[in-house]
Amino acid sequence: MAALPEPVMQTKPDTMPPLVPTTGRPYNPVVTLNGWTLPWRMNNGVKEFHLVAEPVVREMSPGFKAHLWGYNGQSPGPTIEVVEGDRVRIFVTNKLPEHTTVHWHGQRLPNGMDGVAGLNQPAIQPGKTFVYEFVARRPGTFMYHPHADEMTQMAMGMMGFWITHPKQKHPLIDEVDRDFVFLLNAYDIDPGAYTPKIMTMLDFNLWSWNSRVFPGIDPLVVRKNDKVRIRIGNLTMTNHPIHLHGHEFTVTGTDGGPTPKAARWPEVTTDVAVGQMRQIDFVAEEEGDWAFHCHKSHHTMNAMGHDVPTMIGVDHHGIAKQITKLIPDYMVMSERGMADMAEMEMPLPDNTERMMTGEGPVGSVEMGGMFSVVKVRKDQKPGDYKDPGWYQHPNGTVAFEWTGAMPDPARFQAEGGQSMPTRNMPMKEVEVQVRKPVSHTGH
Ligand SMILES: [Cu+2]
Repeated sequence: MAALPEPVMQTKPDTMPPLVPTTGRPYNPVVTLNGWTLPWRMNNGVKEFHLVAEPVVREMSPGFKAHLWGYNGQSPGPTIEVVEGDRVRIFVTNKLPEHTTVHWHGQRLPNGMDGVAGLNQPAIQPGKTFVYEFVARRPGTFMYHPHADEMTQMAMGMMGFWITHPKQKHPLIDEVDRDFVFLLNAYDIDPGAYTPKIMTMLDFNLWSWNSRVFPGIDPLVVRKNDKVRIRIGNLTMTNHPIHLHGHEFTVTGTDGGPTPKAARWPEVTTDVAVGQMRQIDFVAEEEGDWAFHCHKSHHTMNAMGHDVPTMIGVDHHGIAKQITKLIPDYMVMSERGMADMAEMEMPLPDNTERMMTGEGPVGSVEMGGMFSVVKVRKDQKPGDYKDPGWYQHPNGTVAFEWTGAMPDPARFQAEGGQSMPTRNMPMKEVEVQVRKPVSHTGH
């Protein structure tokens, strides 16, 4: 333990190729979406890592930068990959303006290595380096994050992934061809600003995977018939139902390790609650560009103001003319829905992520935030993660416009409009005007 290992830094938000181990036991390394794996050095049989907690500039999507806190140049920090039974030593240097610690979320370890400031260790003061050392006792999916001024430090982006690979063939851990990992995180950054508002509890405006928002999130590129694993950890303050198109998956692992085989069933959406990890496995049998996203529709939008009333069905034309006399720039939004927003060229402050973007091959995808695409290709080479471009659909396999005649709804009229007559008719016909609440205060 003579000297600190040199810290390895990463400045780019690109998805780096898997870090194939050159020392220790071999394993199939993971791919961190828009992230990377931290290299280590061997020191007398101990795997040594050096994490540097520090302010970072994270490009959350092309052209949109956030001033966050993270590790080794990025938020989230690098993924740490080890093998079951490895003795691991992690040096943590604090370059933040306040104290910190690192908690190794989910690990079996000596109590004094658990990283809770005040409870298990004194906090790491700015400028100081602490050493954590333990044996990675059980294989699985883990996270790391501070356990000191957590609200601030996690709102600022301090977190990372940890994978412990099994040391030998494990009855509950199948070997896979591709193994992707990412963290669910969220930020509240005002349009035109750079630094997250740390007091926000629920009303975040940037829902991200590894501190990236769509269209800044790389696709998950796989070869047809690959066995694919995706591991997801949630360090936001709400749950995220993660949904895959075109395939069924099984949840093969949770926070506590691999799930018993009898407890697995096929599904297409799995909820990842706060503080949880989920590992899903599937066989990529269907070629195409398959959407993969959080199913909370507000989480596939970016930088959304919530103080906007629903205007669907409201005719603005008369009133807009009147207002334009007073305010020449007045603009009416979303009287037909929000889809207009994706196409509208609206002046925005500098450094503002657009709300619903992502240009697909045939138009706007109208998605932001927690959204990506699983690209399944039969000619993708094993181990090649390069974006193959858009899927070329075989002839006759794409939804198309009906151009024939439109028949009248004869059946509806013949049936009188409803299957059972109402027993007590209302006094008079009432038409309800629906208008969403204008703010989120009070719930
Ligand atoms: Cu979500």
